[in-house]
Amino acid sequence: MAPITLYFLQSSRSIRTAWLLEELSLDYDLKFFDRQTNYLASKEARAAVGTPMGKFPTIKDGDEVIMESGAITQYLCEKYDKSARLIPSDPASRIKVLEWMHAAEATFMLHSLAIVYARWNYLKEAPPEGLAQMETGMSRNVENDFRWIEGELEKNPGGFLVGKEITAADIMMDFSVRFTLEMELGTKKGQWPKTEEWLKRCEECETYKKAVEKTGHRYS
Ligand SMILES: N[C@@H](CCC(=O)N[C@@H](CS)C(=O)NCC(=O)O)C(=O)O
Repeated sequence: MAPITLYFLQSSRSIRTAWLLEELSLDYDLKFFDRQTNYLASKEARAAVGTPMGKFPTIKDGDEVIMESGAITQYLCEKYDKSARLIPSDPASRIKVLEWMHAAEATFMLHSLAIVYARWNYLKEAPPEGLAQMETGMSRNVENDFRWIEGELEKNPGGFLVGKEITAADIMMDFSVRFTLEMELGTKKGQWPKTEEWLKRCEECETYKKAVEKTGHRYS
């Protein structure tokens, strides 16, 4: 049995951790769960994870059980990335990587999920213009976020978010950006060519391909 177990929910942020484990060449056992038709994890899946939140990804490493993809990323890098390749030690790159790692959840997912929750919870009998107006208002944050990433990538042609090689910034951000584009959460008004090129570069990484192949991850 591998020392690390990854609790993986289909079509979820779990792909971040699978990709990271591949990038660190770590052996891991995969506990895979499908989504229910209501898109949520089943009661059994949530119970299997063994945390108060029952969310995915979660990992078990020996006696440690860790949730929150950002914390998992930081934990795995600090413990296993001895050359500090994915979260660099030089202060200027490190702070950039940390900014993106946190922005992946606290800015990008925050803004796009607001639109998802509005769509899920809008009253069926209410006029559709109400939802459209809310989406337009909430899209401003998403457009702003996408202008940020587009601008940063423009300054670093052919590269990744921080420098010319993959870092934990790409591993965290890739899911946030793909999820937002796939679900058309406020991104339709803009063109994001640099971001699309960067997503292609992520997809072409052997470790990303391996993670997708091993887990069967898909976006919908
Ligand atoms: N901020 C957390 C979010 C975790 C989260 O909400 N995961 C979703 C999948 S992307 C989940 O477990 N959903 C299943 C459910 O709520 O039933 C992280 O980055 O890990």
